Amino acid sequence: MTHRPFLDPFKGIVAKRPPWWMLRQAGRYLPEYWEVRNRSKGFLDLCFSPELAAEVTLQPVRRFGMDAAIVFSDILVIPHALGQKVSFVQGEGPKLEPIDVDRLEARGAGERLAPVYETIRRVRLGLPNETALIGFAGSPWTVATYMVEGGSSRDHAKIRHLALSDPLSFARLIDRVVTASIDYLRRQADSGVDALQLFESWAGVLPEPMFRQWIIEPTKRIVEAIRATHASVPIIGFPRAAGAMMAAYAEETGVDAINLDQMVPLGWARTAMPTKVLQGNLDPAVLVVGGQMLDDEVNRICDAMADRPFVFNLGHGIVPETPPAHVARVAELLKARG
Ligand code: 1CP
Repeated sequence: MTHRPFLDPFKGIVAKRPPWWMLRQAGRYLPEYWEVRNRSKGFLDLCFSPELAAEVTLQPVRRFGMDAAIVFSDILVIPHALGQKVSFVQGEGPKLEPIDVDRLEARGAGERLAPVYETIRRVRLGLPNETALIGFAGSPWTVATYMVEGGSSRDHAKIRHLALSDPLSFARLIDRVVTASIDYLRRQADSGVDALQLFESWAGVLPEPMFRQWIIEPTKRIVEAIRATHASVPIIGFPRAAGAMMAAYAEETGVDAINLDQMVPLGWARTAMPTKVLQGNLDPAVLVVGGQMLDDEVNRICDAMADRPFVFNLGHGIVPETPPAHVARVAELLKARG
């Protein structure tokens, strides 16, 4: 069997230098991404063109040699597969048609995402043997925010109002997303990914009772279902900005690892989540600025995690202004550690 260093922390192995990859490592900060992106009609067309999506997935690994690639797709392919129209308007972000919960087609949603599984098979063939491949989905609450709000939202007022005022129909919506996501994640695992990540980008907007009901419970259902069929595939949860709810999320959902956002103090994370693999924490803004500050931050984070299972990563996605040379500098700093 090939040794994939990315998987070491999940086996309890602490290497001299941590394995690494970066959230949103494929994309708009890379000129070679734009070259491919401009050849496709729109962003979703790119996600559903296996040849192009595979190429874009491989680009950052080729350039920087990360220990893992993440399949190029988006969390909003789930609403698309459920029959809700999704489009991406340049400079404005995603737009979703008004939702009708009764018309969502839960059955066969995973089947409709066949191009993503084809991308996974192609990426696996193009990746170095020692590089892992990560599959992903948005977590149900975060996916539902886009479905109910119709796009990105600053205050998530509509969805919070719906969840509070009509919890029964909101539960039906969450159920449909859970069912489709389980199917989607299982098929990604069958197609060859080594690990799965669940993105809960909007974990930071709910009070405790709602956090338990709409974040912990649905995530736990997904984790249990994946475990039942694919016990050996590690699952990384990313409850971004969950604050004081993060440790409960880690314990109660049963995920193997937690991606830490940049607001989480590392000393706290070590004590509060002693049995979890930890990943992340570098501020994407530091990666933009670079210089001595970047060197110091990379080393500070690695030092704080040097004696426990850890995956080096960002606290949120790479932003388009990031100079690629700064990502190369991170690769160099990590190499210098061992
Ligand atoms: O035209 C373009 O190129 C669009 C930019 C873009 C890209 C490159 C979008 C639109 N999505 C993606 C890819 C993507 N999205 C990946 C692939 C891996 C990679 O780039 O390396 C992944 C893992 C995601 C995940 C994703 N999409 C999240 C969760 C992570 C996070 O950043 O919080 C979310 C919230 C989305 C929704 C989304 N997709 C795109 C946009 C502009 C948005 C809205 C973001 C927001 O509301 O702030």
